[in-house]
Amino acid sequence: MAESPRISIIMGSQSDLPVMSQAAEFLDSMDIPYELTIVSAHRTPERMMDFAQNAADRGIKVVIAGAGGAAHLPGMVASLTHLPVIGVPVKSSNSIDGWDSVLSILQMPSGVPVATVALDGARNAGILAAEILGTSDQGIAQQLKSFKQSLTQKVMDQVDQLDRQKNGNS
Ligand code: RP5
Repeated sequence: MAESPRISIIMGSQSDLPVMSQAAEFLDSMDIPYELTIVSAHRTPERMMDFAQNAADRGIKVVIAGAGGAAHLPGMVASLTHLPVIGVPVKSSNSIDGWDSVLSILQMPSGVPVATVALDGARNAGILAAEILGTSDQGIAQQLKSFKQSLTQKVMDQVDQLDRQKNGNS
């Protein structure tokens, strides 16, 4: 039987999917079960309330919420649940330049935090969600250590490559 999802990836519109699927891809690479769906703060407000009020009871531990333009979804979900909410500002068709989405998600009032990643930074949202689970799951923590080592190794390989080119050209 498939494991029940521990992370929920939600987005305001299907048009956010190309960005938000980057969070899903990272979680796939770690074998972390997640759910992925569309919940619009403005177009399906009742669905949003139902989602946010029941997510914890369904076993969700972290919510990743992406939206563009007047991006109210992450903040409104954060106002309705005690779960950590990671907000992904999306540069969408109704964004002026992306700052509108960033500031809508970032500038939350005191008491209702949304951990906001960079514009279109859904992959980092996936990593951060995994890191939150990793604080109480040794298997995930171990995978994240390997992932971080792979980042270091990639840069060190590039350093070696550049060194070789430099020495070859001198
Ligand atoms: C936001 O409006 C959505 O999150 C999306 O980023 C943006 C545009 O939505 P569509 O008009 O493409 O459905 O609510």
